Amino acid sequence: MTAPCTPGPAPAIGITAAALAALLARACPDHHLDLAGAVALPCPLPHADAWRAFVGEGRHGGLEYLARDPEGRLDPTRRDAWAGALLVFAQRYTDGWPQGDADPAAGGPAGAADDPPWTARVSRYARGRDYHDLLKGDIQGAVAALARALPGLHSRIAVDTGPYLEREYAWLAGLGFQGRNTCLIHEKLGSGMFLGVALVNLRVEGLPAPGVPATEPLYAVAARRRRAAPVAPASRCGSCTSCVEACPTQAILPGGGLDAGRCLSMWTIELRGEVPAGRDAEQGGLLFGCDICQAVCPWNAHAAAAPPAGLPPLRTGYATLPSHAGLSLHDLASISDEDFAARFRRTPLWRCHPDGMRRNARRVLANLERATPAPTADDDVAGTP
Ligand code: B12
Ligand code: SF4
Ligand code: SF4
Repeated sequence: MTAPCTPGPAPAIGITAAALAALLARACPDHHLDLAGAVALPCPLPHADAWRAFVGEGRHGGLEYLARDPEGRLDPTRRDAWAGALLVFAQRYTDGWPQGDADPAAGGPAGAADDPPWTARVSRYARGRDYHDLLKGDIQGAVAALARALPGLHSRIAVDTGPYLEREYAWLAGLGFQGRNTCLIHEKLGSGMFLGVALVNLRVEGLPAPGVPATEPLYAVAARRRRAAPVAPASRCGSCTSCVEACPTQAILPGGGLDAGRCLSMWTIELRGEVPAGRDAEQGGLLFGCDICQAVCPWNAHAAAAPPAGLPPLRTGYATLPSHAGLSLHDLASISDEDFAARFRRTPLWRCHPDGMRRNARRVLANLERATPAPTADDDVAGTP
């Protein structure tokens, strides 16, 4: 079933879901895109109330851009009446998290200030180049390839910054399910993937009815399941609550959803100023971002232990940048604005601003110091020749 596309400056182009899938299968591998699907617009969002509650209850943690036009975010055709479909793309940046992954424990206050190196204290998504640049460029490339086959194709592309509920659309387009940690999880690839979208003036025949999630995306480097499922589940967490229990700040609400104002990712990346009084220790050893609720997820352990056969390599650009080496946490705690700009422009670390980086590094150092046991009298005796 398809949705009507309001006539506008970009006349609708009709295409079947099968023909679109064939075009995506040609375009995506050339542009390092691992998953792609489509949602017909306009589309009632099944979890619209979850979004309204998030903003209404002030759980957006001071990110005012999120609250600016809550209803507009639920219907992209209010701004772009020509849009007949929303394409959703995913790009892997890590193949899961190995069980007992040490790097969030980088989050745990253990070890000396430079062990593990400071880059291990940075979320996996943020150790290389900026995904906004890489993924947006890749989606532009794929959409340009579609446009060569579909003259008159009009698009608006966004990664992160557009007013789109990317995870809800990713679920509707069949890319995965949303876990309790609120991340979009693909059963075989885990959640270590970025999302991006392209509004297009396509009228796609043969997509699920508006608001009904697809069971598989139109294009995928790996199928979600061995056998086709009759309906796409809203969640596949079952009785697991590992992420809820592991979250150091209780940011994942037991009833579902996240309080972004309590999330360490917010505190270390978006927050300008100081964390709530008396809560410095909760940051542990995390310098930038937080992966804890993904690192404990069994779907990510599985993705790391048994990646699907024939998976293309991770896109170059997301590996830790060699230029990050050679700095210590102490260097970061006093890094100058100029040095910060020279090193971190066009990387995700740019987002926390130099003040945020100095603040984060100082707090990690303080937490590590607090966690290092003071020498005891016995230590002194043992150390005496
Ligand atoms: C604001 C924001 C944040 C905030 C708030 C996060 C949050 N959970 O809301 C902060 C700064 C805390 C944050 C942190 C992180 N973020 Co962020 N963030 C965003 C952003 C810009 C908007 C998210 C948003 O609208 N939140 C509001 C809530 C209500 O929306 P939502 O969680 O997407 O839920 C919607 C649906 O999924 C649905 N829903 C709600 N409940 C349920 C239940 C079920 C069963 C289902 C099916 C659906 C459903 O309802 C909602 C409305 O439709 C998106 C990009 C985008 N434009 O979407 C990236 C995005 C979500 N972030 C991303 C990443 C990578 C992260 C971090 C992992 C980074 C890190 N390592 O530190 C953490 C993860 C923290 C976490 N557990 O969520 C990726 C997630 C990729 C993925 N695989 O899911 C995104 C998509 C960016 C991108 N383009 O790739 N982020
Ligand atoms: S990213 Fe960290 S702080 Fe935020 S919800 Fe997940 S575990 Fe909690
Ligand atoms: S850790 Fe468990 S509850 Fe949390 S997202 Fe993963 S499967 Fe779901």
